[in-house]
Amino acid sequence: AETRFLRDYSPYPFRVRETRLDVTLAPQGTVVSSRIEFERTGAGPLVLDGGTGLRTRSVTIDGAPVDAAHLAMTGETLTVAEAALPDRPFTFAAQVEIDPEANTALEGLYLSGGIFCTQCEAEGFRHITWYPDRPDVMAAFRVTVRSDLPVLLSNGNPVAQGEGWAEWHDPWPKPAYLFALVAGDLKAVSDSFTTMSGRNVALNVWVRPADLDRAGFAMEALKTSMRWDETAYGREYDLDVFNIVAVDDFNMGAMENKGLNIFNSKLVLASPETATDADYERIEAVIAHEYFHNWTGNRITCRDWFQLCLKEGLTVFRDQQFTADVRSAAVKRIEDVVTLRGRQFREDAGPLAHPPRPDRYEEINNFYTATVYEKGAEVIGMLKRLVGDEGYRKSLDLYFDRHDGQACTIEDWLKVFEDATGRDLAQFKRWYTDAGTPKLTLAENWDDEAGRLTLRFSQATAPTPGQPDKPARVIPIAVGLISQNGDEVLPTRVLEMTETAQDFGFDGLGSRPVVSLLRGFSAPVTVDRKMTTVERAILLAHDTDSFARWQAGHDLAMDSLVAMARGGSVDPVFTHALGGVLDDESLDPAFVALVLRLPGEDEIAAEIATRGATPDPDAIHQARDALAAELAAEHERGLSALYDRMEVPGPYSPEAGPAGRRSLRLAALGLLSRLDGGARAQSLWDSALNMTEKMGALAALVRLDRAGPALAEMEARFGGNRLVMDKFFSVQPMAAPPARAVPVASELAERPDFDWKNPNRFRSLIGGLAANHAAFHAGDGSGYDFVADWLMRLDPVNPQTAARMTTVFETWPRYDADRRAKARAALERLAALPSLSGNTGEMVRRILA
Ligand code: DPP
Ligand code: ZN
Repeated sequence: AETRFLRDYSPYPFRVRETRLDVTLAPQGTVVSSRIEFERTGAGPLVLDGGTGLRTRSVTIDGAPVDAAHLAMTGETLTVAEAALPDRPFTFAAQVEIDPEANTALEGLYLSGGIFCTQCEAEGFRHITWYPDRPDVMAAFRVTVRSDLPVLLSNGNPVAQGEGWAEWHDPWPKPAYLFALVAGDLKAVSDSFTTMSGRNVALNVWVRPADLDRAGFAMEALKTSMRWDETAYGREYDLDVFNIVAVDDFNMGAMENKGLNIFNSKLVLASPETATDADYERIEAVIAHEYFHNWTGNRITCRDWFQLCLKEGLTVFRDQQFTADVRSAAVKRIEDVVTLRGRQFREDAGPLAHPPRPDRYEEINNFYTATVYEKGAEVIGMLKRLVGDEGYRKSLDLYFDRHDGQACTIEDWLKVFEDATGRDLAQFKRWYTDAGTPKLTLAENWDDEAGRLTLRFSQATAPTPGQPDKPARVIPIAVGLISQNGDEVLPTRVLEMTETAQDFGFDGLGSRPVVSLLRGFSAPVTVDRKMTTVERAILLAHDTDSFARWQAGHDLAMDSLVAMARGGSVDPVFTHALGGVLDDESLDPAFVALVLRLPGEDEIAAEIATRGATPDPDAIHQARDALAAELAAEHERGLSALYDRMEVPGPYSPEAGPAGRRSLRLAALGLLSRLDGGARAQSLWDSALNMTEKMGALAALVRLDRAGPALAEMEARFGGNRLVMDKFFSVQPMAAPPARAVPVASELAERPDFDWKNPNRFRSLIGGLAANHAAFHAGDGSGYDFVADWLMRLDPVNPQTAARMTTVFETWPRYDADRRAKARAALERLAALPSLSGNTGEMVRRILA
């Protein structure tokens, strides 16, 4: 595909006053009649977007057919020459026919298990009808849906309905990417919400009738989210109804269509028997995320897709704040950092690195990335730290006030902060425009006589594709000082680094303290500093900042793992320090569970590469196994006591308290199963009443290759439940001993219920294998080939999901020459597909560049 550039932006030369759609649904021949009222605001012809799937029956302007000389239609655009357009406002009308049943790409209008549904972000609306399919063209929509199916939905408020039809009106101007339509045999969990100004809103979570008993939690999460946005941001809902619909076939997690959110069913449906604590937390967060988009995304949208992080970074930041508020802020922060490093730092360090606001793309669907989302959120977190809570609130108030109803840019966003706080953000803007993760290096200088500690920081960012030079950024560095006996001698202070190298001094210290650095993970950077294991152990035992405390333990574990992967052994200081954490009953169990969770194999490989060596996936796997076994042996009694103590009695609750206890219990189980041959895991599997414990036990059994009976039982009980069976398909390749993983995955792929056209099922099995580091990077190339073969099969069916999954290859440059050659060969086979999609083509080219 052709490359699009940010610098080429020009406004659309028409305003749309209203869009009317009349849609008569049929699986193979849906008829879409549109009437779009245009008003000229600039010069040029009328150019509309439309995909190749449109069978155009008629095109008129003000009711008269457009004469052929003035009408040009390609596979992608329809152009009406300027000469054929009236000077006054006019109505463009078209009738097209489309085929939802044949739509396996799941963009536009498609069928999922008998439900008609839509996905229009980013550029799906053009597969429904001819339209200016760009986010800066906003219009009120009036939609009539015709079908025999009982439930007919679209955006906005219901206007009227009758036998076989329903009319909807959305008064809030919106871009086409927020359009939605649903028709199906659905049932709802219904409730209502009274907004802060006293308006009543009808709420529905629509699911298939058989799923109704699993939709209640989503409804609770919705109400909590609506209240939270009023309290935390002063944002009130603005329609009479809010509908959520769950469908099984969905490329993304969920979609924030105005008043009609459509969700991947895995992010709606939950019961204790079928969903894990992590599923519940994710459902709650994504319901919140999509709801929060109503203001950050819908009322204020993006001028163009280069600005995607304007809505996504901010909305992720808001959903992170929400989860921190309703659960544990400390635990949430650590989880978010683990995700950020695992996905975004990895992206930033490889061939796919791009800034949160990219300046070019071929296929925008390839830019729904960890950088746009998670780093986009981190950048806002830094901004908030720099301007303070009050400055942040003032800025956001101004943002909503100034830009409501508009399609905006990152420049607009930063200007709001500048105007509200008086701060110059010119240098800060680099966080949006520059790719790469800065490396922050700390050198300490202790002057014993003066009682003075000098911290000398330097920052450097490695070149990324297309960006060789990286000027210094503003980095907020939160530090504290801890004395050698564990007292905090300096509470958190934020140092503002703006230069390539900069000194910060601390006076009046009685003795040399330990620096607690990057508290709360105050900036998305990597840290390079010399520190003894004893100093780390002091922070792990005493730091008042829970993130820095966890980080100290994580660093200790990482050092041992890196040493062990090179034939060394575990540092006894680490083993001992961990014992202290296990014994400390004052700690939040969820926090202890995070400390017990060893760095993943991919993260260890990344660390080894950062230190300038070549990671060996087999050695890393063995090192991690060996460390787990050693820790288990060393702390058997403590872990065993913990395992018993953390049992959660009584009925299941997904709340943070009990969920934290279960996560600690399962972390202990994971270690203990290295010693007991899986006895505890088997007995937990047999007795557990909730899916959280079932999956914890099952993963341990799969790791030991002793899961046969449990898997058979799972299948017998849950064979008909797609979401549970997705777990069946993912846990096996993901947790299997590396040498077994490809054979296991290949066998699973032969099963009749491996419905690979369903994105969840595909991601479970193929993504599960790719997440097994040593299996995916097997020396014989079998992991690479397995994944590449399946991507070749999926690409013609669903290019968006195929392209997204190519990212599993993005780390290939860090491995040895033999593996690199095998990964390259697999990718080149994929690239050579004659019909390769533009989506996957762009990804493979960038990965191999
Ligand atoms: N549905 C996706 C999200 O909410 C894209 N907007 O992030
Ligand atoms: Zn979003």
